[in-house]
Amino acid sequence: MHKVFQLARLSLALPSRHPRLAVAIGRLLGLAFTICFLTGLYSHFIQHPLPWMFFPDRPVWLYRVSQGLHVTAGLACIPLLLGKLYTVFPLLFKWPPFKGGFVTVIERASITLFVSSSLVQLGIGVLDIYQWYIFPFNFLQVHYALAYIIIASLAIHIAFKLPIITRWWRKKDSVDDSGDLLPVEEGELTLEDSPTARGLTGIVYRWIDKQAPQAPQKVSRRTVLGGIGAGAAVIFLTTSGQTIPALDKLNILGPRKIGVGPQKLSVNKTARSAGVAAKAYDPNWLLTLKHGKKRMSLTLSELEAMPQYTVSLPIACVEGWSQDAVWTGIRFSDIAKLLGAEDNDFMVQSLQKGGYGRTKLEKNFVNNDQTLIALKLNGDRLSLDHGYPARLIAPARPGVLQTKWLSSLEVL
Ligand SMILES: Nc1nc2c(c(=O)[nH]1)N[C@H]1C(S)=C(S)[C@@H](COP(=O)(O)O)O[C@H]1N2
Ligand SMILES: [Mo]
Repeated sequence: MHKVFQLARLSLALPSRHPRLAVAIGRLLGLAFTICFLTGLYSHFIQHPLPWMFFPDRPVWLYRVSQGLHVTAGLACIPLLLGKLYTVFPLLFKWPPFKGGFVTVIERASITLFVSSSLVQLGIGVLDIYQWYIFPFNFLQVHYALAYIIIASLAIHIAFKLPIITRWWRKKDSVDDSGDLLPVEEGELTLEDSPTARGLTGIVYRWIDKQAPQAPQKVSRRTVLGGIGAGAAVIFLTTSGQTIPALDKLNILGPRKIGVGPQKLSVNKTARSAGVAAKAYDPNWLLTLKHGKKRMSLTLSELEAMPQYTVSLPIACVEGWSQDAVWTGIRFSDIAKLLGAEDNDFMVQSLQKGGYGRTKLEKNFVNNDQTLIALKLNGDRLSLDHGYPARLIAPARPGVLQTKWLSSLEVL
């Protein structure tokens, strides 16, 4: 037990808890949260576009990279946020809490909101990539709403801390000639040590000191920064193989492995769980084409008799995994030509009702030569779970919009 208190005392020792370290971690955290916010908005609006929005259909890897960044940066936020909390946590218990009046109330409210919503955001984000929905609310709605709360409270927090941030932003302003950190100036930021600490922090400090009364050892700033960096690196290396093929061998924590699944490709929704297995295997399956009152339908053999094209395009899931695959089928634009609707958007409907059974395909995607009604995957007929008899595959789109088990295409 004595050892535990010694360790606690060691980790409470001061010099690592310096505004320079808070700023150094804060910069990385700010960058990571900004990446998450922007890529998150992109992912949200490509799925729920506002009327005036346009989404590019190239480069093919656009969504793959954007969502890979979203999940990777989000995971890196975990050690960064914990490290930042370690650095500043005595401040969280400053006593009296609202000394400084109304402004302090706002400041502390914003930081409380930021810390609590970030912890929830990162927590449910991790649960989502493992598809472990143990929380009693809708992931997408809450994740989306929290994003705005986090960014707004972060902006308020940064505004309050601007003097400290600018003071300690540059290394040359932060150290003396021998490279040691300059002391914190009076009134600038109080990161107290045990003899002077007041309030809850002081009580905790002194209580621990009583249990383990030896002189506190110091944890250096480098050790803390190194620990956080190592944590982020380990998380990156052991998860990002699910989207970066070169790191596949190190992928021990990512929920998906490259090349594992039917036809060497992961499956998110199976035909059975979508309730479409029987309909998809029906020998009388038809792809219905609708243009106003006009109706046409094509059998699988008729689709197979049309000119076939082969493209290499990734499935890039919102959950962060992505994998390249080779798809063969007919060009979507050939269907549009057949219907005389090359300048239109399409509604793509699956045999699956509800869920991700429907997607709107904007005309730039319709006319992209790589957008296919795929019939084959990696050289063989699509397996049931990959969308047999026909699925949509288009460049630069999230996996959720690559609709499987097609039943109709409608001109809008
Ligand atoms: N009809 C339908 N299509 C769907 C889905 C679905 O739930 N229903 N899931 C999508 C999701 S989230 C992904 S990531 C891709 C995965 O494609 P794959 O299972 O062939 O790898 O399919 C998409 N197509
Ligand atoms: Mo997905």
